[in-house]
Amino acid sequence: MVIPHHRTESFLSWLKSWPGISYNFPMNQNELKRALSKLPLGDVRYFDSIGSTNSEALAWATDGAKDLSLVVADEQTAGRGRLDRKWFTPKGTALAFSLILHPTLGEKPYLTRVVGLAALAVTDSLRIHGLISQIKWPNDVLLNGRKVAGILVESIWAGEEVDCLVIGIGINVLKGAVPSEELLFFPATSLEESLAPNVAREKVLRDILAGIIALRPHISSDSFINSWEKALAFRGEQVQVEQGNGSKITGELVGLEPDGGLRLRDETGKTIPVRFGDVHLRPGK
Ligand code: BT5
Repeated sequence: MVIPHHRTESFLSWLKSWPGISYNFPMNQNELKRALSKLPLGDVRYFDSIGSTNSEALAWATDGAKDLSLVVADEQTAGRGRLDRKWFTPKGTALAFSLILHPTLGEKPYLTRVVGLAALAVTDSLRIHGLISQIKWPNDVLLNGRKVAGILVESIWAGEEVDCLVIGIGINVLKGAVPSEELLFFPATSLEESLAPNVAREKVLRDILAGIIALRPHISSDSFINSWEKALAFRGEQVQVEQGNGSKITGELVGLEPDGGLRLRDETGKTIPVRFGDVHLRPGK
């Protein structure tokens, strides 16, 4: 079938609205431009396919990218998680983007909170779409107890100081984005499993970016930490934090430290601050 150019978008929306039809279209660049047009972004680079949007953003930041410049890709072939783990972004199914931040002097003491800024912006944006999600500290967003998004914040240093941060966010929008279970440490899901099938990636992206921009001036406040704490998964539950090399810390998840670290309470009532690791519910609890 030949589709007249001006009708392509409405044809795609119509096709996507059919239940049971599998579709896999690249991101619509006109739609993307329109969705982002009202945001005070720096420059935007879009790729149909890329290794990693974070790698591109780090290189661009080193090369003088403006504050709030954005890299968006339809597919990543070498998407990264923490500790060089893989992040899967199959074509036409997910959101993968990286936002460059040049922190102001006032923001510099609070850079360890930036992962919370990104995670809160994701949970806030999903609420706009009627979805209640939670943050699995430090960098995962869960929907119905399954991972729907991952965040990777990386920094560029100038001597002793962070000069620039890259916030990388990956979201499984359509079912096709969810990797098979043997590739995962933690169960995963997509927005499509909780929303109508016709989820517009461009609008989800816009809402998350708008959320980051709106929350940024509040990053130093106590209310920021309170909102982040309220969004945490497993609050009040017994958890285990795996820190690599088989080392595990266990305790009740009570909240956050002022720097965004996790605060646990052990069986003797002592507070334990945790600065890195993977949180799981404690087996048998
Ligand atoms: C993360 O790491 O969750 C951070 C993911 C950040 C991805 C974004 S996409 C845009 C930007 N460009 C990049 O190259 N990266 C960022 P971590 O907590 O280490 O979790 C990684 C683990 O999540 C993997 O080892 C898998 O088990 C699992 N995983 C990989 N792809 C997934 C997916 N699409 N959905 C759910 N889980 C996934």
